[in-house]
Amino acid sequence: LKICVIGLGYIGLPTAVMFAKYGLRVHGVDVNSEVVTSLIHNNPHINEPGLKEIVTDVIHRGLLTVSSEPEEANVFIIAVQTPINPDKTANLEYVKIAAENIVPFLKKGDLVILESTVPPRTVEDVLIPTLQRSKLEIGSELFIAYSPERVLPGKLFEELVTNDRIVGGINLLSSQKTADLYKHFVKGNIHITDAGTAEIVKLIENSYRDINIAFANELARIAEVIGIDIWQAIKLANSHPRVHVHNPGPGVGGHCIAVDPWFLVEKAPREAELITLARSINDSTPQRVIRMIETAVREINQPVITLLGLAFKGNIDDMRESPSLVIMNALIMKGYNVKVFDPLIKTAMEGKVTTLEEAARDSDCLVFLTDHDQFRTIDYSLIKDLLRTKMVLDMKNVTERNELTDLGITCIKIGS
Ligand code: SAJ
Repeated sequence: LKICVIGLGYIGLPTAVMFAKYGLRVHGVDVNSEVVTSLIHNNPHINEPGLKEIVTDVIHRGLLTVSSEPEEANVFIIAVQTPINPDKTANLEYVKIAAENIVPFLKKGDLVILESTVPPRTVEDVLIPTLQRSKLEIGSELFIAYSPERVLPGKLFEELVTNDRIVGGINLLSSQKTADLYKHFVKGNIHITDAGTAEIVKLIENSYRDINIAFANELARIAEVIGIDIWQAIKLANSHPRVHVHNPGPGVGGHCIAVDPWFLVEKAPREAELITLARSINDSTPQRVIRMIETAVREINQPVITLLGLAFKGNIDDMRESPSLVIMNALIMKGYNVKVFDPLIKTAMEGKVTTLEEAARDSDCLVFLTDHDQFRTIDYSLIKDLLRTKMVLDMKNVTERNELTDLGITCIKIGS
């Protein structure tokens, strides 16, 4: 059995190497020649725990080959990006191009699986019409399914194996062939459904999380008005067996939660009221954080503001759509003196320092924007004398207010 994976990004590459690790022959395709070259040189362009080791191993064993052109295979997995257009609709160009590119290689009995996150009905309206150009009978000579990725960056290799998998074929045979394929490494349950249901399931999951985070961000705003600590209140509410409120923060970043809900809105804008409102609450949160920072430093002459955490969430080195960048750029535009520190981000940028000591030195306001584990264990007694103004703003609940107060540091938390 040979698999051809189209798109070697955050999902395609780990999926390709997993199949190869379990002994299948895999050919990975990416239109970006730099991605292909980096893999040939055993230097994956993505940082994910365990990825480099597996890539090295499967390329060395000859199980994974990579190039910018598809090859004949029995299974084609499309895992290309589906970015969002300025009008908040899904850009399906990459899916279309990927499908067009595999058409010349398709033969009787092949299976095509779409993994990219897409609006409902994309398999029916976009994928099938393109694959029909192969002249194969869809459903009996060519099998097609949608099976969304559901893995969390940073825990990808664990979740690829342990998470349940949704498989939505265009008919039962397509579903069964797809389920049999993923059984090579999936230990979670494999749920079989139709393609349209599988497409919407993925969007429900990420919209649920977005709405839940918007609820938490709204609760944080309410708590600030009435003067209670929402972090403690949410923790206690979650002790109820049927309550699971997420956490507030400086905004929702990354490439999924802030994007995917729009794919539902696109299909029924008038009905998707709650989803749209959640998006607007979460998108407005960085602006609120900027106002909190400006209020905190307004009495200080030429304040130095230090932002801690550039990654879009804790313990990863990914800055895609990070609210930290929105906040950083806005403060710079407003003329503030801004320093930034993130122990996991290697990219050089203006004002970026490489140690906590440099971050703290002469700072008037330390602002925590990401919940890296390293930020939870800072010994403030070692850095407090470096601060020009002893003030901390915490958007991620990574500090203990009492501990800071005892050291003479003012601690302002979002949602309290
Ligand atoms: N965030 C909060 N409060 C929370 C949780 C998250 O403000 O309580 C923020 C994070 O700081 C971050 C953003 O939300 O800025 C998104 O982080 P995340 O951990 O919720 O999600 P992603 O984008 O890393 O991964 C999500 C996951 N989806 C769900 O948990 C339902 C993952 O399983 C999906 O595979 C992934 O999207 C995807 O690719 O769709």
